[in-house]
Amino acid sequence: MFPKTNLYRKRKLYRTPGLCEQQLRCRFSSLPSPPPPGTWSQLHRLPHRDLYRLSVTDPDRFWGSAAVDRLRWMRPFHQVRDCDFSSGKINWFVGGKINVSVNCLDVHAENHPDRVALIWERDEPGTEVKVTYRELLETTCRLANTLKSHEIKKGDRVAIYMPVSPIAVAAMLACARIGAVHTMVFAGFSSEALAAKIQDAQCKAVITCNQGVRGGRLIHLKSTVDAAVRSCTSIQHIFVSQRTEQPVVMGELDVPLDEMMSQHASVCPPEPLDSEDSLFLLYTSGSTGKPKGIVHTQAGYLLYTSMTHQYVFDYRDGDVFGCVADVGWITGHSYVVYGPLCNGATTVLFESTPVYPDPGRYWEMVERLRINQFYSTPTALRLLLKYDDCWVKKYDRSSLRTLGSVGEPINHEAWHWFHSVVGEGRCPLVDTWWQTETGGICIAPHPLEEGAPIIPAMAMRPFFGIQPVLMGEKGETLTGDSVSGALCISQPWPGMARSIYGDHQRFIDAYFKVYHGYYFTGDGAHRSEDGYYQITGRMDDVINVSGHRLGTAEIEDALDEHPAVPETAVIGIPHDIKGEVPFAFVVLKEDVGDDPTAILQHLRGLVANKITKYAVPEHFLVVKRLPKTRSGKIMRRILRKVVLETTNDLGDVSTLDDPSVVKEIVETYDLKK
Ligand code: 6R9
Repeated sequence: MFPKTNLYRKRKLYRTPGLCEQQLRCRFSSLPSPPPPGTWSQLHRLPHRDLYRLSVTDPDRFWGSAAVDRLRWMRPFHQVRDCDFSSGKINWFVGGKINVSVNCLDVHAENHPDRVALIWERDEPGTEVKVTYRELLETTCRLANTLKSHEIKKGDRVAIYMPVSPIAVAAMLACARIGAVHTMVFAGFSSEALAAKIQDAQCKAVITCNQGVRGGRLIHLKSTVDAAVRSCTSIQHIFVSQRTEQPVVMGELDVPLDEMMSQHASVCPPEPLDSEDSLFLLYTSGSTGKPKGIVHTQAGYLLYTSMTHQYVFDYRDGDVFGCVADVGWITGHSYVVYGPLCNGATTVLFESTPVYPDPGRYWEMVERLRINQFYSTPTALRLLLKYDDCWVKKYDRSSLRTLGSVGEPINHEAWHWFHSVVGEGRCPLVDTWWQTETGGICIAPHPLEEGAPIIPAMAMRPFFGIQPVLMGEKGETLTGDSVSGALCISQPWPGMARSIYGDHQRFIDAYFKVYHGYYFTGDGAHRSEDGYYQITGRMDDVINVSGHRLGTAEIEDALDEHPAVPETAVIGIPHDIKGEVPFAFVVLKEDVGDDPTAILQHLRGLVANKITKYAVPEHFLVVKRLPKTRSGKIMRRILRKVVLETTNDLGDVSTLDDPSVVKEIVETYDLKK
């Protein structure tokens, strides 16, 4: 099915491009001898260090055998991979036909139909709803048949604007069943942000709910969709499910989803899809104002998310997996839905907030649902550790086996609190680094060598198949340990993004051109003296507010819409709980008077309406001018130094057009403080 490799080839292993012996040592302390050939069912018993080595020296054999044994195919693939980073060509499992929903549902509904697939932890504690694999398969098929009866077919894009719920998961899987491409939009995004995504993807339909419920409050989703769709000519149907009793006025495009589903059959034949057909688009922020529709495809994504789910979290058959992310983000896609369901897990859908109705919510839920793995974010942990530990300790957490963190660098205080207070010091805590573009976890302490330690607050080790490379300022590969540089990955892996929707050239330019032939992550990293990786943060104009990625340019675009605002510059500054918050420097037109209060209020509203509430700058500073290079580029680096009060160390300012602007801004800032 895929080319058989012989042992002779494996002798070349240390000469794999982008991987020197030293880098191999970064992962494991000594280089073992080559593993024997075999299928995945034999290979997976090898020690993790041998598996890693195999994954980077003979990716065809590693991923090929895993794909054959772990996934159900409708037609076998004939080539494991066909990739070339310099032209942005990434193909895995070429020639194979597969259906992701079959792997996430039918396989398990055949083997254990009554196993719980989803535990919907609804906003009110103690009102959880359990959905078995058989039920989820039936619901998905009814939804798929409803979509089909409205002429939605393979390749059509469908926006999903829904809170965390079984119907949202069924909507994703129903698209996957018929080959439609879903694009989830986080249900906190404004109507304008939703419209921009629908327009870019030219979606044919939206699936939504009448309302959402979160932290005891109602969110009016349907009216946001109505406002968005007014400017979206591509939309032919709006499918509306009822999360609450509140009736909605149904318009011309509206379809009552629950009612339609009950009229459709609970069986729907799965569409055989090419390994490289698109599975979903997910919009994320980059360093320009225009969000990017990251494209993920079928087989490689599914294999990668299911393997990382199993190995990083030490998932075992029958475990209850608790990832509290919203399904609207990549973490929700990969570790609430696709990875766990492909592994036949019971996965928790968390609809509420960490502090509703009180700061014990997570731990009360852990006790009640007997959760085995708990995956959260540094921002939630920083919020919770401010409360008394009794909120944690009064609940039984003995079911917990692995703890995980994602979304931004985790600080030591949060790491230690999570590890010792929540995990009682007995659960491994994995800091997992990855991105929307990487599809799944790329650097994490697990899987580890037997008995190897986890270093606090460090992502540490590349996952199978991941070859991290650090680049220096001149674009040179940094070898050796105790070095810091731009984090790149030298070889393709099955879960990585395939394109930016409608703009493949942008995909190539953003990820493969900066360091020619390498995938550039946009993050910086440090390789420690032991060869482990520590992520140091973004190197571009992307900021991370409560684990949500935002382009400063997006916020600037929204602010610049105000007629009295000729230009703005937004930077991220550190914040105790949220990690970072936006700080906006605003230039106003001369004739607007002395009191900018009303304008600033208007600016806050603009950002909330155009993007979302958490993008609203926490601080504003009205300035006369912005620091710019002679070619007109705003030097945000200098603005950051003003706020962090490190202007005595401005770095290279030789390109600054008018150096006096720095003093001017410092004075304005000092006056405001
Ligand atoms: C999964 C996700 C990706 C960016 C990424 C990086 C930051 C994520 C991190 C982390 C340090 C970690 N990031 N995990 N930084 N340590 N464990 O968050 O995807 O929303 O695309 O954000 O988040 O800066 O580049 P996404």
